[in-house]
Amino acid sequence: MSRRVAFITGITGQDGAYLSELLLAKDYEVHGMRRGASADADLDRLSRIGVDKAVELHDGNLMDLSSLIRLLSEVGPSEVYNLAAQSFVSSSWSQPLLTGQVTGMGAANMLEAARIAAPQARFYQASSSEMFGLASQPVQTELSPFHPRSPYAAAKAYAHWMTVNYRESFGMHASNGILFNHESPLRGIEFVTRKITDGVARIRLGLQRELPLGNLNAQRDWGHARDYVKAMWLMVQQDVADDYVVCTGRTASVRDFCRLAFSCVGLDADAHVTVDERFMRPADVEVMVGSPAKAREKLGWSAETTLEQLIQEMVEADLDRVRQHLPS
Ligand code: NDP
Ligand code: GDR
Repeated sequence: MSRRVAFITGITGQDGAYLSELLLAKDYEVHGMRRGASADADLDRLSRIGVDKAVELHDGNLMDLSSLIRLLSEVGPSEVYNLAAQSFVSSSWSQPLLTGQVTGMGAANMLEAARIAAPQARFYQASSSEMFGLASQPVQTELSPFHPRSPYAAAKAYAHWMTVNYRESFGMHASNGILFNHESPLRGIEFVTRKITDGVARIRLGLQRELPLGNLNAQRDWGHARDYVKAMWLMVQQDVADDYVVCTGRTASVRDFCRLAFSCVGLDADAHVTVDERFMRPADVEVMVGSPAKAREKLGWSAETTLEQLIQEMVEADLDRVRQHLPS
């Protein structure tokens, strides 16, 4: 059998790194798109898990349809994973149009490029639990209605429905993974979990005293990114394309996350965490928890890492990094 070829947008992000690692272990030829060929820092995540030399990188941008068509024609992938996005919810209020263009229209560009240049390739779209937003049901499933609460979530909902539409209109093997929050030591420092574990490390090592956060009552269903990229791959391997919720089924608040993270280093979160209005959002998703039942039944997937194990791994990684004065 010829070697399978994967094309990943957003390969320099958290999920791009773990997905590359997974596909390389399965002997795929892995190609990824990055926005510029300049900074080595762009490759930081790939090099931290030791796959930077094993993947082939190409310059391109979701905003440049010609680059997407050209790259898919050159690479000839059997699987396309669209992970690229402006993915930070907070920034989507200060840059709503850019978020709409990259996160929403960018996915449409990828679908169109795949339809033109790689119509036989299987397509994965990185959908998000944020689409459920102001949820009308306590536990979210594939059938729950969407009520986006941010420009980011609205853009993801457009990308989601475009993926469904290309599946129904053109018979493309296109699937949406409706992933709930997933974290790791490779998570961007702007997201609350990394901000907390980085803060824990700095406070433990005497470099700061306080950790200013926003909404401590927000609840999320947090899993490990390494587990979640397996679900992406499994979706793409199914005979029939479909949409799946990927989550743990357990929810915890930001405050709970802080307490667990501080307790890893023997500190009391309440003595260090402060509330700073600057980190509050114009509209927040207060509670988010999903049911992984369909993914478990149809894909045979379930989360392997507990919240406690995830937090322990992130805190240890940040302690190591801060001790070595490495950038975040
Ligand atoms: P990251 O923010 O870590 O990575 C985003 C990637 O998109 C980066 O590689 C970034 O490149 C790239 N990118 C941004 N803009 C463009 C553009 N215009 N053209 C090409 N590439 C671009 O996200 P994650 O890895 O955490 O998430 C992967 C995907 O899954 C995203 O679409 C996200 O919205 C979605 N998602 C994530 C969840 C999570 O909890 N992590 C949950 C649900 C969905 P650069 O390195 O140059 O900035
Ligand atoms: P989220 O992740 O918005 O769920 O989107 P984030 O970690 O940014 O926020 C989670 C919750 O924590 C609250 N919060 C804070 N958040 C940040 N970033 N900084 C703070 O100081 C802070 N204090 C409290 C937030 O208000 C929020 O309720 C992530 C992204 O990866 C999306 O791309 C993805 O689609 C969703 O997860 C599922």
